Amino acid sequence: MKLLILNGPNLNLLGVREPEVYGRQTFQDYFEILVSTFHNVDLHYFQSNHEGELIDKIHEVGFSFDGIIINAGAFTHSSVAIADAISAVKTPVVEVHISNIHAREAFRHHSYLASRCVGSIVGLGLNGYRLGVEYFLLKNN
Ligand code: CA2
Repeated sequence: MKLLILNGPNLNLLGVREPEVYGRQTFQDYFEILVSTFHNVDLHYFQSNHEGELIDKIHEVGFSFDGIIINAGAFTHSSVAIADAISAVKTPVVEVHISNIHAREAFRHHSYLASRCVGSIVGLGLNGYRLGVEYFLLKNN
């Protein structure tokens, strides 16, 4: 099974800035744990701070991969273009947020992506990504 974890803007700073909100682990370290936990899954990772690059990646894998786990960062709350890209591809997408966006500022409560995704996992820290992988494993077995 082939899965992509797709992270959006500023998520390259995980573990480096604002540890009280986003934790102390870098995503690269966390991704390596995921790869060794799910050795039967072909896990890929891509991060970009650029909306168009995230859309290009969705197009690139969206007809061949079994699932995409996306944390679009702040684009979640602004990007109709990423929402449209999710609708345009065949691969199912799960939305993840590390923090509980519903317990934060009002502008974070709405996700343009949520209605285009099979589901959303929010507020469970980095464990949300792991749960996303588990979902695709259960779905494909
Ligand atoms: O909780 C999440 O996963 C978010 O997608 C994170 C985004 C935020 O804009 C969304 O509302 C919720 C922000 C990502 C910024 O990540 C940082 C990591 C470390 C230091 C600073 C920012």
